[in-house]
Amino acid sequence: MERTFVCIKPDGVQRALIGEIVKRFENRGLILAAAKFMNVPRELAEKHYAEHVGKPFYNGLVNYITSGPVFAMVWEGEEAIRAVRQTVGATRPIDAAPGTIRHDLAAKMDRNLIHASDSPESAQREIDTWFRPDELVEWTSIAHPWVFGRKS
Ligand code: FUP
Repeated sequence: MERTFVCIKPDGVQRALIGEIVKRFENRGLILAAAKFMNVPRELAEKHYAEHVGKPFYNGLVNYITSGPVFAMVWEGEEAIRAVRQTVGATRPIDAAPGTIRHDLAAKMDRNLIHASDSPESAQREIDTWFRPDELVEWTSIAHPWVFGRKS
């Protein structure tokens, strides 16, 4: 099983889209492993976006994610990183495929609603950045074998 970090950004929270977005991941059979509703300290935002330091949009990114509360989550499942990215859609909502979160609910890249890890390395780094180990919930979903088949 793979884990990935997902964050509904302040526009998603303000537009009351938490439930809609969470439902899309639940519908895919992904399993929630952790979640918290929080304001993002500037230090955390800077750590999260460290790879973008120096880019022209860096300050905007940090200001955006610290502009109001976010809903941070960890989702689990087979190929969870790719599955979540597929459901999220392309960075620019105008390029996002129909049926994706960014296509269906967003209009602009700087208000694209959600962040999701793009590789196993960033997933591990981002989970460690946002969650303490004891915040990850170990549990067995009764739906698991019906979605992913039996564990071999
Ligand atoms: P994504 O993984 O799809 O969220 O996109 P990136 O990690 O490449 O970029 C992170 C955020 O930076 C995006 F949500 C939007 C923003 N961004 C810009 O504002 N301008 C750019 O040219 C690229 C990214």
